[in-house]
Amino acid sequence: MTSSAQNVPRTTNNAGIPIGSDEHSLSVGADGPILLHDHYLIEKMALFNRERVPERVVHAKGSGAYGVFEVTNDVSQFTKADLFQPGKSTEMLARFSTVAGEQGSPDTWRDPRGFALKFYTQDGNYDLVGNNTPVFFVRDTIKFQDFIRSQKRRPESGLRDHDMQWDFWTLSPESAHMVTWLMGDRGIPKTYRHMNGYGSHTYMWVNGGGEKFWIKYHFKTDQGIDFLTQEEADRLAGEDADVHRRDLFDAIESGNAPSWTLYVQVMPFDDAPDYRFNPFDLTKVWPHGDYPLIEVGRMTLNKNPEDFFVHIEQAAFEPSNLVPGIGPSPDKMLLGRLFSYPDTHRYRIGPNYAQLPPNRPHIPVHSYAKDGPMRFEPSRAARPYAPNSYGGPAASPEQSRDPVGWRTAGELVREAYTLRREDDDWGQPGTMVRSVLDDAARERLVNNISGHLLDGVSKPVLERAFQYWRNVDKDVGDRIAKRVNSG
Ligand code: HDE
Repeated sequence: MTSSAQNVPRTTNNAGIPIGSDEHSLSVGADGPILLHDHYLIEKMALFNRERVPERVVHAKGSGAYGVFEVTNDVSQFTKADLFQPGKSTEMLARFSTVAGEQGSPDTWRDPRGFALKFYTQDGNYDLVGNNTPVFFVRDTIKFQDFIRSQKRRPESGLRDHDMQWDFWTLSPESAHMVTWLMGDRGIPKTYRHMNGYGSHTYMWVNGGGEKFWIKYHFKTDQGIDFLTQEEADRLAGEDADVHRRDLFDAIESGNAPSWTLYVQVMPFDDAPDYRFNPFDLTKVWPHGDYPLIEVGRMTLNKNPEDFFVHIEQAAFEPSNLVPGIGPSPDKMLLGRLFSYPDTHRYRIGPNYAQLPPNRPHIPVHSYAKDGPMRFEPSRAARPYAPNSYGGPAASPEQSRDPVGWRTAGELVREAYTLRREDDDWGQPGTMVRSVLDDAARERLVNNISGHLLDGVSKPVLERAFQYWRNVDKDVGDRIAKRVNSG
């Protein structure tokens, strides 16, 4: 319905009733008191007071867009997953984010970047919730909460604190590989378009014949890797806290759709027990010389959300959305995440979050779930229980025998992973510092670490940090100690 004035829609309240004014409350005479029965005034104030949904406890600041994933290479020998079949094109949603910052924090703070993907496949939603780094700070899910608290704010002052960060990191040597990534050029991408994405964990692929493979995902940006120096990032944090959000939105709006090429590393299932590193340890990579990259397809983000809150703030990515042909691995971090994400969505958005536009599958849902707040999809179950003889949905037994598992046995213990012959916390970060970084990148790494340590880190923690970096690489550790001690 349009109002005659300027051919614009006529304002209504949320019941669709035409509204007389958005400027004047109902009052006794023009100068008299406002009235409690001014339903529209009450509605405006009450809804305004209820606009905030709890922000994500981590990855609160982010941006996202819709797009498409197209298969460019036949990998059906490794997986029967619908979205990875030859010739397939699958709609998708991506969200990129920082980790520790709150919703209003600057996009350019030094932080890993979330790389969350939701694929609307013909077998239901497949979510791959990764970061812009192939590894992570810890390798047991029970430490994740403590790690995150060390990166956020002190309870008494509400201030962020480098001493907390380095206290945790230097007491958790398994963090060294990821901290090397974080303190290097990858720690502040130039834009969300100029960073890679990784599944990080090892996942399982299963082909049509039931054969299992271990795999790792690499999304290489087609825009090329690019980064901000600490100085550029500090300046931009003051000039435009949303610079990465703006860049992604404007690029897509102007038709300059960013894309990433997906590769996987494939490890034959039986290689895992004797591999030189623990293939399920999230603080380790698989050297590409051991398992080379195989191209799979291309993801292109070409459609901005029509409403940021509806589609991005309410998007619910969960690593537990695993479709036929794809499974988890014994990675303790991944298995912990399979619980945590649906749990946080039920708390943050509500139990029926899967019915919201960004989370709703693009195929019919035939589940026995019903009722609960804000439910609006009718149940298609004929009768609200299974089994039933009234044509309700029936489970598919062949699905239950899907071999997305592995054989295991052992006493129940609380222990670290068994060490493999080349498993240690310093080897891979040392290789990265010595063989992957060039001189200029190493110098920037030393500068970034020294600058971070000089900002509020106490003496005992500093001493541990110097040893931490000497364990990674003696020369780099000595340079950091010299830089910090000379202030
Ligand atoms: Fe997350 N993580 N995470 N995380 N994570 C969340 O779920 C969690 C980890 C990642 O754009 C939360 O929806 C645990 C690794 C991304 O909406 C929460 C552990 C990786 C996002 C959560 C990890 C990630 C999250 C908070 C240790 C990369 C944003 C809000 C086992 C491989 C997703 C939410 C989005 C968000 C739990 C570690 C990536 C609390 C328990 C490792 C990209 O559920």
